Amino acid sequence: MCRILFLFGVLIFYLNAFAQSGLHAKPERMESRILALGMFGLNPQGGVSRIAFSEADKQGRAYVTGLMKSAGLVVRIDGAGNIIGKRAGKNPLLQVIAFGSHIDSVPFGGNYDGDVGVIGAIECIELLNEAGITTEHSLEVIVFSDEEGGLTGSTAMIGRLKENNLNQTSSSGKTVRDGLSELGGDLAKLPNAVRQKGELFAFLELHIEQGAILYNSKIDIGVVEGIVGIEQWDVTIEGKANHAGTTPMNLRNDAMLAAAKLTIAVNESVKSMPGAQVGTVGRIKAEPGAPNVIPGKVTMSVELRDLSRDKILSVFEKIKQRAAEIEKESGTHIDFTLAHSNLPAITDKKIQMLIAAAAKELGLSYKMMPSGAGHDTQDLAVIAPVGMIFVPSKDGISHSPDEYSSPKDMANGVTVLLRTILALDKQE
Ligand code: HGY
Ligand code: MN
Ligand code: MN
Repeated sequence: MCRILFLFGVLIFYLNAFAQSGLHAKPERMESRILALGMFGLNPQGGVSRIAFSEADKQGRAYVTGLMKSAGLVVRIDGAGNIIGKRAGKNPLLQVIAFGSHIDSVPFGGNYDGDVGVIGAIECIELLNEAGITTEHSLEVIVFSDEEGGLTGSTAMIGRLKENNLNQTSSSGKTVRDGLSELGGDLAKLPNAVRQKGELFAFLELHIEQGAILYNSKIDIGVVEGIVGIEQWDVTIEGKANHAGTTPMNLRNDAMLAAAKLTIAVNESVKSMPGAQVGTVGRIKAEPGAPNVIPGKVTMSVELRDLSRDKILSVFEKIKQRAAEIEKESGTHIDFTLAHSNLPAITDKKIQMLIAAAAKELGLSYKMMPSGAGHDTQDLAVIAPVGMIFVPSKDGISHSPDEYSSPKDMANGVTVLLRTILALDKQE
């Protein structure tokens, strides 16, 4: 009798292994769903403006929620508007393995940033269903809210979303507070959106590289070792509005001139130190904004990124020193208000190895690399071991209508994601 049971156990093990070895994502299903999602917020010149909290965002969320439900996931929306789809595992006592990304975009963005990770996560569930596999750990597919606005949903999930974040006006023109409520988030229940350290066995995110390293070197998979920290400030420059024709040049308090000098100061301060840090002034607005009025006020953004937060802060010190000089030179006042702060994150070494092993097993080339883009994964790293998988972006273009990843590359990433999930599932 024992012998029969043993042989039966061996048979089940090999049948399972065989079923898992045949798991390959379907490129055509990935592509058709990416294009269907791309209809929500479609721009005439291509790409999308599916800005968080917009009607297009709500329609896109309804579309992916429909896919999640038809894949058999039990779907809920947490207090921060994150969409969470659960697939029960055999052992409810084991920690959850979670994976996902975001579907909101930057204005005039592309069809792949975040979308590949969400559609890919759902593809993993479809493949498990088709293979009749039930994992030991329960699985959760997560669609984070407002990633592009500063990792809002994942910041809430780790309990760090503050009042000042909620009161900020997002690119949609709505406050984050109102936007999250419109997505179905219930701010009274924001505390229950918080996941505690130890609740998740792991969090994984499949994402496009958004740079050109993989594409230019024709490498299939990026194994992300670390994600840069991001510090973003809202800068207000107060000068004095005056007549553009009757005010001599030496009597002006020109806020726009100060802003121009500050923009150069950001660029020069970042480049003044060795390393891969980057700095950007991405948004600027002169008031009152008339050609014949010297701007009395300018609001602008300053963003710094690096794998080391100390590096970011030392660059910022240099920028502030230069800003003090600019104030004197132009007779203006420059104020910096911290808008977003996302810590850099190192991914889990064990998970990095599992991702690399999955790529190898599939005969895919891979490269260990950092992420210059920010991701929800860097928030989840605060409460769980994390891993990130990159697939190539054509010509390294992202945050643009020209963003593109091929169906084959996307499917490769999904298959590696699923194999990594199954490898993790064998652990307790
Ligand atoms: O800005 C970023 O790095 C990301 O795309 N949200
Ligand atoms: Mn993204
Ligand atoms: Mn992005």
